[in-house]
Amino acid sequence: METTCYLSLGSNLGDRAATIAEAIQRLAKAGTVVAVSSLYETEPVEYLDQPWFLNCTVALRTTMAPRPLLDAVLAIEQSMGRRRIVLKGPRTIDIDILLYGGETIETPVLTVPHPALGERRFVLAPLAEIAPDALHPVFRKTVRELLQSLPENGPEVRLWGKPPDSEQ
Ligand code: PH2
Ligand code: MG
Ligand code: MG
Repeated sequence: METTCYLSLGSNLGDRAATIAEAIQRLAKAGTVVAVSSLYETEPVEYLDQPWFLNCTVALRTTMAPRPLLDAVLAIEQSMGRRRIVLKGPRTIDIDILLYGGETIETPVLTVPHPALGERRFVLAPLAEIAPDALHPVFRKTVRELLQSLPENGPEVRLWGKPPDSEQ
């Protein structure tokens, strides 16, 4: 059975756009990439003393169950040189599972929907581009509604461009 899941990608070290494009190509091994948002340049949140990020979101149709999908995502991060030095600090690539169909998952290694999804403009702005009507299964709100309920004066999120090589 195929499920549509949504992933968020972020990079704030090295050639950010090229890294994200490469990660999207590698994700295609875990399913079919059916949509890719624009890239956004975003002010760091939570851990503030680090470079600005490029962020985007991807829709992936996959037959992989959530846990194997998480393992595949972590393997892509590892293979692309991700080193966990500072929690929430600078990274070449971060790939987070935002939504997995309409499922809610709560295990020691994986929480879906992503716990911070409802608070982060750097996730909701690109997600609203490709899935405005996707439903948050816990809050019972669409991505569009969650984005609209964010405060205006939060951390900055600026449209930056398209990922290199994307067919979108
Ligand atoms: N990721 C974090 C912490 N802070 N800030 C921005 N703008 N973009 C991110 O992807 C990001 C962050 C932890 O994963
Ligand atoms: Mg993250
Ligand atoms: Mg992560």
